[in-house]
Amino acid sequence: MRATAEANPNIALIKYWGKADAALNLPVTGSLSLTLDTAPTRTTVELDSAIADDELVLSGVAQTGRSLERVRRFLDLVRDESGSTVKSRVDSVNLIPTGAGLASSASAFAALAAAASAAYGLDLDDRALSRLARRGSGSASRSIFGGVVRWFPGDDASSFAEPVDSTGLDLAMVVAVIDAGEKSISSTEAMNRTTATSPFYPAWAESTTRQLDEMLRAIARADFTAVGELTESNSLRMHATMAGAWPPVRYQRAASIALIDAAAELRAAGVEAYATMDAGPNVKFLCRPVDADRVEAHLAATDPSARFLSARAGEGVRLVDEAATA
Ligand code: 2P0
Repeated sequence: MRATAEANPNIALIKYWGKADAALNLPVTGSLSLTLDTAPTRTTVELDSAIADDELVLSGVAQTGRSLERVRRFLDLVRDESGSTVKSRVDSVNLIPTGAGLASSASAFAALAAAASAAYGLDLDDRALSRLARRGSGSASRSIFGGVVRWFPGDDASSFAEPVDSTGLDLAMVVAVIDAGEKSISSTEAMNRTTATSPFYPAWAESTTRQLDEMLRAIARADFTAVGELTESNSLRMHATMAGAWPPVRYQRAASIALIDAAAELRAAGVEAYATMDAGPNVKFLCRPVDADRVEAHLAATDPSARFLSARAGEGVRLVDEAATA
């Protein structure tokens, strides 16, 4: 009747940008990500037959409106499957607040999927958990697993994530935080606008499918350079596709572009760092762990007002034994 789970954020190396089915959160293309070892979300779900509606507390603040509505709809899916009609109290915190905008919907809905399914007595394997998390937020399907993760397009039954063997690749991610505030336009709205209005969208979908295949081959041969080049290229193509939407969607700021240039400078100096951006102005750099300090130093010199966070590959979602951690 009560369960707690933790999940980490993930950063896509091959991006998810566009839905084939908005109700089921089915993506147009496959995507691939790295689960980080920082900024976990911890979520407790507790059934309470005495409450008339679900309640949501985020970082100690009771929620109303859209975030509560989104969680209610998600809990309805879990109730449908479990046959229960009992409402719940959901309490969620970011265990290591990074102020990096890394407390993403990915970690949030991965943790909620694991905690809610356990609290309602569903016995889901990781694949079923990934499909459930997908319904809350597409990228959450990937945070069920640790390390490098691939999310398949398809139908409701076949669109889930699974881990990818990345033996021989040691990956680090340096996050440059330009602005930790709210994003100007939600990723859901931005991707729907892009698919509906950008003439570049069909080319994006075709190119991403191809780059995902290339990425899987690069990972299989532990080719760090190819992984990095595909990562930076796929991100630039996603943002170019958004720029073609109307009204245009643009997350890149002048400071973001300067940091992307700094990655090219690092490479010219023999340090491999590759930039990637999501639905916000912050820039993430894929590099080798041994180079992370040097990457951060050069980025800090480029943008003295940015803050930095260094991460490695992290683990997938896990249930937390509250008695043991109390
Ligand atoms: C990704 N992003 O692959 C892409 C790249 C942002 C840019 O997944 O509508 O919060 O909840 O399924 O998962 C952000 O989108 O969107 C995202 P919904 P989500 O990581």
